Amino acid sequence: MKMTMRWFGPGYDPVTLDKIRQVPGIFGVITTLYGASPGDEWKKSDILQIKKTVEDAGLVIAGIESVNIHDSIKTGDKTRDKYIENYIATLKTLGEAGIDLVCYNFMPVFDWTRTDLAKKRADGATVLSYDQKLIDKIQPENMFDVINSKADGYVLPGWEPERMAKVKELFEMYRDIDEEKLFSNLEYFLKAIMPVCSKYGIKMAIHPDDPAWPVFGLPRIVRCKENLLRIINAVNNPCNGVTLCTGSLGSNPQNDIPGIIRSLKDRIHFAHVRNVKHNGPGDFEESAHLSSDGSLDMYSIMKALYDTGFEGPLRPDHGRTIWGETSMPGYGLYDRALGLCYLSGLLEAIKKSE
Ligand SMILES: [Mn+2]
Repeated sequence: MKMTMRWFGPGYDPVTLDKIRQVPGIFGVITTLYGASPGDEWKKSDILQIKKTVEDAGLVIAGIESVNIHDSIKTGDKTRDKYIENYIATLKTLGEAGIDLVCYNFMPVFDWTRTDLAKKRADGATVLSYDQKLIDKIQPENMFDVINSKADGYVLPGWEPERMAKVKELFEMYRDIDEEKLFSNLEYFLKAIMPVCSKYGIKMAIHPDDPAWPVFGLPRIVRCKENLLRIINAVNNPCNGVTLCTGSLGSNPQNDIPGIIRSLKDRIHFAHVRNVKHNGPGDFEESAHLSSDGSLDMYSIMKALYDTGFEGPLRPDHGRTIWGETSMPGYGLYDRALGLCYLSGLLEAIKKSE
């Protein structure tokens, strides 16, 4: 497994590559063109520039998170083929630049959703949290303001203001989209991009929905083992794979993460490994990575990844905000570095006890 950290790029991420380089065991970063809007074709010069910036800092780009999917593709409207052409062109340029992993999600309207970005815990750390009871009281068109007001001025991934200004229009676009239609639009998209993925060896890794249940009545189709198996079997190409995000899948206590890992096997192309603490039905917070601090068994998760031969990039996911750091919520350096070292320690112990 290759240890990585997410980095949002120059001008967006207050954590610098120099600091990431000093995290013991780091292999590379997962990055993106943060200024690109869903549907844009990425320019070759921009991709080569960010690649050079990362390599000049002594790191490599281990994958892209994310190349976002335009809503026309998710809803399957009549302009989708144009946006799929753009996506294919972006994949070709990434492939030519030697980048072979792309994470994406297929969530309607809202990306990951939380009700608090700075819930205070007993030790003074703050964390992202979610409580369905609070969501049930929020009108969807106000959701962006709820998130944005707590973001400390940072633009959050998946919550771009330009897109969120059109929330009502977006809801209108999805009015007739149920789970089956969303799934068939995903299948159409995957079938269209597989030739370019196969040509360049680009592994597509769909990210689970977060939280792993429908929100605001919108369909969500990437939330359990059955969904994930359906996706990889619908387009049975090794390039069509999954981002195993333990925190997103783990938001639902019904999901047996080690079992999911063992059933997906070599179709896991990327792993986000973090813990969550369940406080009650539909109510969870993002804990420290240690098993003892949350509800997931991190040893069993790392063991399942090891046993199934996972060799791809893995990153600690959201961390707590600690030690007075100011950062994008969930993406401070300190707690993610602690998480990465802990996961590396688990892996070393697993390997040596074989
Ligand atoms: Mn994730």
